[in-house]
Amino acid sequence: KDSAPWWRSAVIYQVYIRSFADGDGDGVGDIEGIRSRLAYLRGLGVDAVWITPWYPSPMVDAGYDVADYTGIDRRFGTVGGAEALIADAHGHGLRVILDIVPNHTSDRHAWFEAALAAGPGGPERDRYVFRPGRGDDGGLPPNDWRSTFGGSAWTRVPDGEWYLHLFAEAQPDLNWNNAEVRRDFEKVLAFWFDRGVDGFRIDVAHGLIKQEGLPDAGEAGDVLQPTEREDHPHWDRDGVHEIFREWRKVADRYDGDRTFTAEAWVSGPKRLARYVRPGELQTAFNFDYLRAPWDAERLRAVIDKSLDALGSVGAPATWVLSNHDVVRHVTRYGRANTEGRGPRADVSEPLDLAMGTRRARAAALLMLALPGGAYVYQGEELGLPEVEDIPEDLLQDPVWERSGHTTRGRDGCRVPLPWSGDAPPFGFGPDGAATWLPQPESWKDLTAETQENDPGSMLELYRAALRLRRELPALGEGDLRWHETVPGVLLFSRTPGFACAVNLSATPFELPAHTGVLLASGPLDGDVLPHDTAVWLAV
Ligand code: TEU
Repeated sequence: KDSAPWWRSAVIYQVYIRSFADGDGDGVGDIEGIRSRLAYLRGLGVDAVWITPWYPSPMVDAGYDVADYTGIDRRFGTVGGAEALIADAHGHGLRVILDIVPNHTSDRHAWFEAALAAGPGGPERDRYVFRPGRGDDGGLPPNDWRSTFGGSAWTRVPDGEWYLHLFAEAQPDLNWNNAEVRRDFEKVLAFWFDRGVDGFRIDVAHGLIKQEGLPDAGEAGDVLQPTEREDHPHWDRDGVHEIFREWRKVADRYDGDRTFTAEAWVSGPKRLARYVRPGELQTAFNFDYLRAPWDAERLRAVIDKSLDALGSVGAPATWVLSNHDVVRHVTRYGRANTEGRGPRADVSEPLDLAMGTRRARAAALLMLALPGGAYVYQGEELGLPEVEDIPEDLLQDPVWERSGHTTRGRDGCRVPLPWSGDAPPFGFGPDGAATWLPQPESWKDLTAETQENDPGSMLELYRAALRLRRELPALGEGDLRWHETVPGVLLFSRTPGFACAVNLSATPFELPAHTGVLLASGPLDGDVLPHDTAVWLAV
């Protein structure tokens, strides 16, 4: 186990930089803020941090609209500060993963400005996807593709051509058939590898290659994520794999097991496994797991399919419950219908936060007991719920804007973290400094400071679980054997000497024979496991 590359069983903590910690008091998180909290991350027991985009950006999509891939936005710090952070993190035994956004740039990137200036037919335009429109005067978009955030995926420029954007208008898609685009991104990877980063999370990895001729999507256009269809004109096309095989060669020029994780919303584990074949990327987010409802059979099916599909190409599985794009899982699990619906939560459905928290505690023990690696989204270790009552005039997410305000967007999972104290900004920044999104007053009970040393807190549960993960040889990569029980209960063992039971049913469950309780997500009743509770056992 010790000789396996670190990323095969790593627990990676997602730092959403705007909302993690504010070092300079401008209400927005930054690099100095992260540096000041490295000891906390070390104490939590994670192996690595993944930092969301910190590059110069007009921030139309919170930094996923990049204006310069080798710079740092002044709100977040400087390249020197980034180098110091990487060194400090390594000093704390934490690896550093950056977020790279290759599907699109900002419309303020010099490449796009040159493309606009070049005019139709100019070579600079070939870095992006410009086309004449349809209809007599070219006044209709070139095809029927729709933006992930709502509306047409095409915007017309003054000279009459249209450019493609699978996300916001301010995020023009790059043309990955262009050799300069490929060459420039390999230089970007090298720039950051040279500065010591341990890997990249690849944004929208499944979107880079579009079908030749850009045919209409038809019905598939309604499928914003390719959940069902395997042949989609712009998601999950074969050509993306050739790009990532080249990227892997860049990583392999460096020592220290540099790694890539694909953010690829594809139709099931088999398609996902294609991203992590030998010679390609090492890991991929398991969004099927995130999307599974709180249901024993459905979870077990995803776990089995994931282990099978990823195992067949020699890749480790990963598990993820939350990120900056989806409703926080305390809130998802607190609604009767727990289907993982991304940002499109039905806020009118009744919410039981106590139940959601109880399930989230059990879910943490389940996730951290499974073979492979896991992701922890900042604040999930504090049990933060989605903030669903942010005043509408403060919402910033382009999903909210482009949906015509039919959804609340993704701001509710992006509220700045509560660290300490009784009132906002809860130690996120200096006292008196406003935060870029308001924090609920009720978060005084959820600060890291409040939870520290409280044995019943979510924070102490994560710490204890992560400590055991390091100590127990059975955890991390390795085997998993299911034991048949009663409906609604998951029970599996791992060698040597470990078992995990999760009761997702309403009926108390009698634990099997064991030699001790290692950790439980809530109080046990002797040897009986109550509803919505998980336990780690020595066997
Ligand atoms: O997300 C890609 C993606 O497909 C999601 O946008 C998802 O469709 C959306 O959040 C609705 O669930 C990545 C980033 O994680 C996201 O924050 C960016 O907005 C997006 O790429 C564009 O760069």
